[in-house]
Amino acid sequence: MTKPLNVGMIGYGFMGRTHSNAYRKAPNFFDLPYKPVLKTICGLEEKEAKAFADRWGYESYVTDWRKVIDDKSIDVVDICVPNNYHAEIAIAAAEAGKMIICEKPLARTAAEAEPMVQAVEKAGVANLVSFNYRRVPAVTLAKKLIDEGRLGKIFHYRANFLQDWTISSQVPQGGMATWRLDVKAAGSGVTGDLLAHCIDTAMWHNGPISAVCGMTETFVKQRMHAETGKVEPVGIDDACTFFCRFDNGSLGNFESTRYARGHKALYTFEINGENASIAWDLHDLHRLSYFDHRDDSIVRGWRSVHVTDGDMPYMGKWWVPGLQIGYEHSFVHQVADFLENAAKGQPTSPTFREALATQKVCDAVLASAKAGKWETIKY
Ligand code: SOE
Repeated sequence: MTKPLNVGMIGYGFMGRTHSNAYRKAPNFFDLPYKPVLKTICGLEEKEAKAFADRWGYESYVTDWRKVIDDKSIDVVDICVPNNYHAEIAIAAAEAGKMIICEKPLARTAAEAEPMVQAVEKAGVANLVSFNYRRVPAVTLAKKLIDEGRLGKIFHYRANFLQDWTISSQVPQGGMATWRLDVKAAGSGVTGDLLAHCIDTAMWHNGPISAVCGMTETFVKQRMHAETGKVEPVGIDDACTFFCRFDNGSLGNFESTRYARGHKALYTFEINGENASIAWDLHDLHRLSYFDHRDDSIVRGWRSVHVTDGDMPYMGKWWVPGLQIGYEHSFVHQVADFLENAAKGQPTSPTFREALATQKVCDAVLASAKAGKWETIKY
C-alpha cells in the first residue's frame, strides 16, 4: 500500500521548481513506498506563492515558514530558500519531527551547519542535502567503476564548474534572483554554490579531503544591492581555485568561476587511476569517457560509454535503451532514493552529516585563500 506523504515546500524559486517537479514525477516512474502529496508551498510574496501553488498543484500556500513547521499534517519539509535561512528552518523542522530535504550548501559555514546536524540526529529524522549531480546516471556509474576497483590506485581527481553570468558589474547583489552574490545570504560565492557540488561528488567518489590550498578573487568589488538600492562592497568570491590532498594519497585540482565567458554551467571531472581513467562533462551528461590501460593495445583508447541502457544506474526506470534523460531527473532520483530509504529507516546520502564534511572543506578553502597557506581539515 502506497502511503501519502505530505510535502511542505519552502521557497518557490529555481530550486523550488526542481524539487516540486521531482515530487510530481518520482511516483510515475519509480515504485515508491510513499506517494508525495504537494500540500503547502511557502514563499514571501503572497501573489507569487499562490501562482506557484496553482501552477504546480500545491493544495495551499502560506507566506510564513513557521506555518509549515506547525502544520502537523506535513511529513517532509523541503528547504529551497537562500542559505541564510537553512539553519533556522531545518532545526525547527527537525524539532517538529519532520523529514527534511535541504538545498545545498547545507549552511553558510560549518559552524552554522553543526547544530543542524545535531538537530536531525537528535530527532532521528530522515535528512538529505540536495547535491543532485551524484544522481546523474553517468556520475553514479563512475562511483560504481571506482568502487569495483577498475581504476586501481587513484592518483588525480580534477573538477571544474564554470559559469559566466556575473561578469557585468550591473548585475546586482541581494534580492530574489541575485541573492547568491550577497555574502550575508549566501555565505560565500562560487565556493559554496558551485565548488560544493564538485567537493561533494569528489569525496563520494574518492574519499575524504585532508588538506587544501586555495586562491580566490572578487573581480567586481562593488555592486548595487537589490534591496537597499545602494552600491555596497561585494563580500563573495567570484572565482576560486584550489589544490588538495585526499586521504588515499591522491591529488585534487578544482576550479570554479562565474567569469568564464562562454560557459553557463560547465561541470566536468576527470579521475586518473593506475589502470584506468574516467571523465565526465555535464553538457553531455549521458556520456562517461573511460580509458582502460589493460585493453589490448591494438584497440586501446578512450571509450565513450553512453549511459542509457536499462542496466545503467536509474535508467531502467525511464524510457527504452538509448533514449535520454537530463538535469531535472537527478532531482527525481534524489526524491525516489530518499523516499525508498526513509520507508526502510535508512539514511540517504549525502546526509546532513556528510554535507557538513563538504562544508568544512569549503571553509578550509576560503580560510586558506585568505591566509595564503595550506589548511588541514578535521572532521
Ligand atoms: C548557480 O547559478 C547554480 O544555479 C547553482 O546554485 C546550482 O547549485 C548549480 O547546479 C547550477 O548553478
